[in-house]
Amino acid sequence: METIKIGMVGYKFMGKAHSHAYRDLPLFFPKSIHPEMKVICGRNPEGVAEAAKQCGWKEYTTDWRGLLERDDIDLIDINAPSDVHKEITIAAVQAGKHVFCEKPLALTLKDAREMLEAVEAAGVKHMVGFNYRFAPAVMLAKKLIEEGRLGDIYHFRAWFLQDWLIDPNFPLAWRLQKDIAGSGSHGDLGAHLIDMAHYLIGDITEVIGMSDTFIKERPLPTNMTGLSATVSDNAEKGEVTVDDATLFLARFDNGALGSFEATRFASGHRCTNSFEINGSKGSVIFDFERMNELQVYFTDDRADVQGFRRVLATDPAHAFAEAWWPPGHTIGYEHTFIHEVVELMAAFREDRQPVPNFRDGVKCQEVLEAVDLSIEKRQWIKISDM
Ligand code: SOE
Repeated sequence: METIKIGMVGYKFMGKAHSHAYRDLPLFFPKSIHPEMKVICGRNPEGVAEAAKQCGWKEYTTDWRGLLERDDIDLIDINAPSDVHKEITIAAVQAGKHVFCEKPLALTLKDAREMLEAVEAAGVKHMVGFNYRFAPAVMLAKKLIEEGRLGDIYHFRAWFLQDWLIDPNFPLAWRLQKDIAGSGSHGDLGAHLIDMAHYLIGDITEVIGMSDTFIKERPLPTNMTGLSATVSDNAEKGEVTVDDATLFLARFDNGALGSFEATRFASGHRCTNSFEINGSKGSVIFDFERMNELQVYFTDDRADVQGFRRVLATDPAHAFAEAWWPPGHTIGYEHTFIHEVVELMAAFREDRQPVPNFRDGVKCQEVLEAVDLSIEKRQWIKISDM
């Protein structure tokens, strides 16, 4: 049986999501190349040992450099925080490994470009973890656009709303520290929206943004795991060095206008990752919290029944759906990662680059950084100037 032998770095939130994807893939996509879960790596020996057992990895290690030296590993899957993506990627490709890296690709555009240069020079396969592209309802939106069913696209309106930072006593987790995370809502949530825009609509040509950090200082954490962190009474405070919310406007190459909003301060919204697209012949609306559905509107529907219809993207006609359950039996967040890995394995079988890859990661980073620059300069920034 053909297999790709995986070494994974990072074992928390994304490490678990990717591990689960590798585990489930052979059961539902038996014809795919199988990922072999060889070694998982993390900083904390007890933590990584527990993760290895729980997730089904054959071995674990705390030494990522040692992991790269092994000749029984084909691909390095990087789920560690963003500040180590570049170092691990460059060392991995120098050791001849393929790389699958979580988003955002890097802390800066310069670093992302260096990573792209390194993977291309090494001639290895590279993928970036924009998982939301792989929701069948999103893929249906893409199909309708490509078939011209929505006509000329006028508007792309996207918002990713969370509320886990509303409590001012939520500690200064790594995602709130610029030197580790690169940015806040912008790189964490906005990056997904930008990738979605690139996937569905096409290139962005210019942007202008605004952002704020509502809570400037937070208690220092005593312990951090994944998204959660604990804090002791009377803990000292440290400065929040990333944005709490970033909004921006954009123009697309095809003439469409875009608006983007990413925030962790939208009370009541846990993970509202949504977009609406309006074209000359119709519209679609997607909301990740109802990820199996796409709202679809066509202007040429009979006048007396015009309106948005709810399409459940679980029929054999929909992407990936046949591999899962009978129609109407919905899928969830974790399935987006399984689909991502289906694409990764297909790229090995077909000897091509997976999509999205580091080129998409760099494109996303160009927009992220252009928005930051526009905020600093208080003016429109062209992506071609980045
Ligand atoms: C946390 O804000 C987070 O988990 C992001 O890091 C993910 O990329 C996004 O999918 C959901 O929210």
